[in-house]
Amino acid sequence: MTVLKAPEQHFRTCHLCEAMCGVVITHQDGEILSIKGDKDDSFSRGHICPKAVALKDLHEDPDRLRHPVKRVGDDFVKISWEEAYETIEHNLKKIRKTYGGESIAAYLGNPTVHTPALLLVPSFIHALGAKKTFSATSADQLPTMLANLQMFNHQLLFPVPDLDRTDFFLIVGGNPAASNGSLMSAGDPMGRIKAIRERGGRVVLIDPRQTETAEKVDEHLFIRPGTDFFFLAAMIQVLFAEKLVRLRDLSIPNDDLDVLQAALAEFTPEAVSALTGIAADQIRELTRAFAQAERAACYGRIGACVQEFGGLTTWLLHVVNVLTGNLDREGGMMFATPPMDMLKFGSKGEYGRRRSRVRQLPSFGGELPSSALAEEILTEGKGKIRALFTHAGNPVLSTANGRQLDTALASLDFMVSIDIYINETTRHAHIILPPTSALERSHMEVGLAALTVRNVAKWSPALFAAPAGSQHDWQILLALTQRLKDSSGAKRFVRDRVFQVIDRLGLDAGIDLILRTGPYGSHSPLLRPKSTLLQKIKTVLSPDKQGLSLNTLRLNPHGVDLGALKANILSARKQAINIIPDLYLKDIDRARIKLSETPTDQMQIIGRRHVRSNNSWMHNSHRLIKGKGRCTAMLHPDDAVRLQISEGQHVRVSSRVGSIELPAEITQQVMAGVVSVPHGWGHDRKGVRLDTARKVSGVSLNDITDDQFIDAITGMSVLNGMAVVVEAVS
Ligand SMILES: Nc1nc2c(c(=O)[nH]1)N[C@H]1C(S)=C(S)[C@@H](COP(=O)(O)OP(=O)(O)OC[C@H]3O[C@@H](n4cnc5c(=O)[nH]c(N)nc54)[C@H](O)[C@@H]3O)O[C@H]1N2
Ligand SMILES: Nc1nc2c(c(=O)[nH]1)N[C@H]1C(S)=C(S)[C@@H](COP(=O)(O)OP(=O)(O)OC[C@H]3O[C@@H](n4cnc5c(=O)[nH]c(N)nc54)[C@H](O)[C@@H]3O)O[C@H]1N2
Ligand code: SF4
Ligand SMILES: [Mo]
Repeated sequence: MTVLKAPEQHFRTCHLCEAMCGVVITHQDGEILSIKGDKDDSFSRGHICPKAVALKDLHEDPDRLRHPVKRVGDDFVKISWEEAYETIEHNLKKIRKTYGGESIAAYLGNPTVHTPALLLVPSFIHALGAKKTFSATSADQLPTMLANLQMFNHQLLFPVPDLDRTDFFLIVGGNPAASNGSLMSAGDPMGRIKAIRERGGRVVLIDPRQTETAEKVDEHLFIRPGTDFFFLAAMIQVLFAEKLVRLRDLSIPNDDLDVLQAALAEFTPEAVSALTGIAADQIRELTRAFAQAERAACYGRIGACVQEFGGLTTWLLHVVNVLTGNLDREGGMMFATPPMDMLKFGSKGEYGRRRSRVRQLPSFGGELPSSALAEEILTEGKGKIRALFTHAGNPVLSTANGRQLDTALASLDFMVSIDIYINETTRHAHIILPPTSALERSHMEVGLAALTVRNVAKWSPALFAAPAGSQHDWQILLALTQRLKDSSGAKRFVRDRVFQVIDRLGLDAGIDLILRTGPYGSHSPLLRPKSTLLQKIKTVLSPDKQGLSLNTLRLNPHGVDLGALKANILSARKQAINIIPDLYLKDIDRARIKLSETPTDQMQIIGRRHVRSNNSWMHNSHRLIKGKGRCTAMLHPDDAVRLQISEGQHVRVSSRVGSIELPAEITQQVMAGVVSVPHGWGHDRKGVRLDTARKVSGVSLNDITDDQFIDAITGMSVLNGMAVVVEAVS
């Protein structure tokens, strides 16, 4: 007779999206019995979404890789870690020696940010010698980071909405009811948004689709895709014209304000109304109310970022907050003070220091835009990419013109994927290195630390012991770094000290070090010169030091609340605001041309997210994908009539690069002239080992998005607002 242990409770942070919900997992003898919201979590107070249960599905998924594999023909066979590492070392070093670092690339996907292994990514890239790095950033928040860099001189100085204290929340192109919030980690974002309304505040949404969020705000205004710059420019024109500019504690030179006013003078509400689809008097009323609100926050997300004028738009989002005195002020857009000082460990950022080889697209933060990845592989000549490493990324489904990339990946001399699945991208890898399941490792949201709407700290231990012979993400990155690093020597910078500690003492010791040297930890002797590295580390890690450490977090499994966001962070850093960066002033000409053009009647495509899905990789959870098919083309009834399309009928959506066919969903909820399709679907490709996902119908939106249609400033593909042809399939 076996004696069962009593059920136990495990508390952790869900790592699946940016909300950072606390969950309580009840388990018994290695089996998960339930996953619920942790009511005692200091941040999320019990909130979870339907995806939380997928923590179990992902852990138990028979398709999840549990040992390294190598590709033999169309098949994958199990190999040992030693064989995997040796093969990688041999091939990479050979390619590096023959063709140099320009031939080596890395692509970092979204879940990279949701694992503390993130701390080892810079040293890993360094060791690879990869001169071309790409990431999901350039299909996502790059424009916001560029605006941070241009205006506040640091890419990681992200303004986040002070949801708990604001009176007016303006959301431009975000759908927190589905996404649970992005660039604003909020535990329960919709609960916090509801509270704004309950305390008499106002919440307004600007979106071409009447989304799930639209149903929960005071007011939703439809906007024509890709025209947010014009809408925001008109708001700013009104602020100046009606003398509503009120800087409060911020100081901006008068000359700069004059330049800004002149640059945007022609974008009056009347001038932009036809283009944006928003009536002039609505823009005026909204601007007045926003300016007069005691505390207001103007926030934008994917819809504002990943579009033709993403650079200009994210700039003006910041500007609206500055001109109304709501930046870095309570109830406005504020800066977090995370327990890990990301500003110290992460680099300030750069823009345009390098250019891509084929199309001369600008680098940002040392990376090139993903729109350039395929052509850098396919175009012959010196510097052609021959070896690619992917970490937690599925660019075949997530970047523009994914079919072209699909073809390109098949032509690589060598490809390695650090990933848990054999999917549309990793099926091209010669070797796949799978990390442990997230429940088998400790967890801390290192990457999201600077994005929280309150200052918080939480660390979760592993729930299950890692199986014998498995490796964590961080161990894989560490092993590769050690094997591949060039003996010619690498520059040492602050984060390499963290690398040294992790190398000697493990990842959690690295986290401990960063916590102790962070703003709430014991004071850092780390940066003092002279003493040796080990002496410095010993001083910092000595147990008698006061302040936040890993031990504090071990003792507080529901997290530690470090208080509301603090105001005047920029002035404390003695950081002036540059309200008129040259880069943007020059790009306004492109917007002027757009304003003077006669609008076409071509359909425009936009993306969509669903609360039970997460980008491309959670469709293998049978619980999440059950129910009605979600990969549909939403069309307005007027367009359906005009194009002779009926509900459920298959439509073909085409662009320069290709076409997809999927069922039509006719609804008033999408603006006329706009078609909405979710991304991340289409798993029935040869060799994909996602048994459940394969059976769900769906196509990849990025089979039709165009790698050549980019925002001129950022080089990012226009994933929202591209013109397409929609027709019924006979
Ligand atoms: N058209 C269109 N395209 C878009 C978007 C859009 O709105 N519209 N959104 C864009 C955005 S915002 C993003 S962030 C990107 C996402 O783009 P990507 O990051 O390229 O794609 P994901 O679908 O997130 O794929 C994540 C990969 O990580 C693997 N994985 C999951 N967990 C782990 C782990 O713990 N360790 C490791 N090593 N691997 C893991 C999964 O198996 C999968 O292969 O897509 C972008 N693409
Ligand atoms: N359930 C779920 N949660 C997720 C994800 C997921 O895939 N599923 N992905 C995660 C990731 S990686 C991210 S980056 C975040 C994204 O978080 P959000 O940005 O909040 O999520 P989206 O649903 O992409 O919202 C973008 C909105 O912009 C609108 N839009 C499209 N074009 C335009 C435009 O030109 N102007 C304006 N104003 N709006 C426009 C779309 O209709 C859509 O409602 O979500 C994260 N959370
Ligand atoms: S909203 Fe859902 S997926 Fe996101 S952290 Fe919370 S439970 Fe996890
Ligand atoms: Mo994202």
